[in-house]
Amino acid sequence: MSAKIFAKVSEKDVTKAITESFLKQFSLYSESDVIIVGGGPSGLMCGKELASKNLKVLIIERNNYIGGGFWIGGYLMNKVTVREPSEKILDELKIPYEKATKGLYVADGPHACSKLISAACDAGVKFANMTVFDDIIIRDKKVAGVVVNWTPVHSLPREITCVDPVGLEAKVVVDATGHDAYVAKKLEERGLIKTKGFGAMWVEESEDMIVEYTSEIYPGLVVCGMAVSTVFGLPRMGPTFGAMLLSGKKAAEILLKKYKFK
Ligand code: 48H
Repeated sequence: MSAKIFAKVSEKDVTKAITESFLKQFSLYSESDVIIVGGGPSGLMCGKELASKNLKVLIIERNNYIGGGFWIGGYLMNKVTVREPSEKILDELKIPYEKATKGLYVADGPHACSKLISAACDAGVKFANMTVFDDIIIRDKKVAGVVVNWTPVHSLPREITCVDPVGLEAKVVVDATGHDAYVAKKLEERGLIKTKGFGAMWVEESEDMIVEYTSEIYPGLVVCGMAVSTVFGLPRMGPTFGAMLLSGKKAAEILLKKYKFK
C-alpha cells in the first residue's frame, strides 16, 4: 500500500457526483433563453456574447469535442487565418497570431479554438455534447425549442432503436451547425423556408456576405456561420474564419435587440 495523497472517496461517490451534477444542469437548461445548435466558431462566439450579458445559453453539440472546424483550420494543417478587421477578436481573446500578408493573419488552430471555448465557458455558456439536434419545436408559428437525442442512440439504425428524443425549450434557437444547416433544413422539410445550398469558393465576396446575411430566418430562429451560406446560397471562403466570428457576434446582437430576456 502506498502513502495516501488523495482524499478518501469511493466509486459510488464519483458516480453520484457526476449524475447529480448532470441532472441538476440538464433540468435547469430544459428551458433556456437561447439554445445554439453547433459548437463551432460561430456558435461559440454567439454563445460567449450572449452569456456575457447574463443570458442562459445552452450549446448542443453532436461530437464529444467542442470547436467544430476551428481546431484544424485548412487541410489538416492546424492553422487558421483571419482577415482584417477580425484580428481584433483574436486580440480580445488573447490568441497569438502572425501577419501573413497585408490584411491576413495566421494563428494556431488548437490555441485559437481552446481560447474561444474557454471564453465561452468563462462567460457562463453550458454545453450538451454527444447530443444531436434531431428536430425542432414549433409553437404558434414560432420556433420554441429543439428535440435532441444522445449521439450514440441517434447513430443506431432506426429499426433497432425506439429511444424517443427529448425536447428542450428556448425563447430563441440559433442554427450554427455549419455547412449542413440542420435546423434550417427541418423548417424546409415542413415547407416553411427554402434553403439554397452553399456556393462555390470566392474568398473576397463570401465573408462580407455571410456577416450581412446573418439574420432571423423564421420567427425564433437565427442563423450564423457557414449555415448562412447554405441557407442563402452564398459563396464559401475556405479556411479563413473572421466571418464565422463576426457572424456569431452579429447573431447575438440581433437577438439582444429584438427579444426581451427577463
Ligand atoms: C448537434 C451539430 C449538428 C447536429 C452539426 O462546422 P462548424 O465549425 O461551423 P461554423 O459555421 O461555426 O464554422 C464553419 C467553419 O468551421 C468552416 O468549416 C469554414 C469556415 N468553412 C469554409 C468553407 O469554404 O468550407 O461547426 C458546426 C458544429 C460542429 O461541431 C458539428 O459537429 C455541429 O455543429 N453539428 N451538433 N446536432 N445535428 N450538426
